[in-house]
Amino acid sequence: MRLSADRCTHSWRFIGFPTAGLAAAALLVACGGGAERAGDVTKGPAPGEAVKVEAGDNFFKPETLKVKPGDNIAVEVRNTGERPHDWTADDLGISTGVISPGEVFHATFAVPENEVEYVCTLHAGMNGTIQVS
Ligand SMILES: [Cu+2]
Repeated sequence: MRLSADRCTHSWRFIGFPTAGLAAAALLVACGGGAERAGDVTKGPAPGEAVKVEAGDNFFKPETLKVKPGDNIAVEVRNTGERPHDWTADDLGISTGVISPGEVFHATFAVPENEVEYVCTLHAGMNGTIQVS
């Protein structure tokens, strides 16, 4: 089966899974799927206080991340699913890049003034908000 570029962006729907999860993951990388890492992002758990969010298949839990205005905040993203995910807040210019199952990344940034949306760029409908209050 040949994959056109267009198909690559929708590869999860065209490639058998979850039994072929590993092969599909390799294809995703080969296709350049997912966001590049951007912003202040580090692999591993946050060293200090953090807002924690799980990336499952295919949802974030919790979807709403509540933060207080003020200093910097760390968001710790753990992939508890069986597929790769990322955590991307375009308005903040931040993306963890692809997080493999079982991996943890944390992103540190200044708390925005207003609510910001975040998404997983690999899975349509996998999103949430950072709520500032
Ligand atoms: Cu995802």
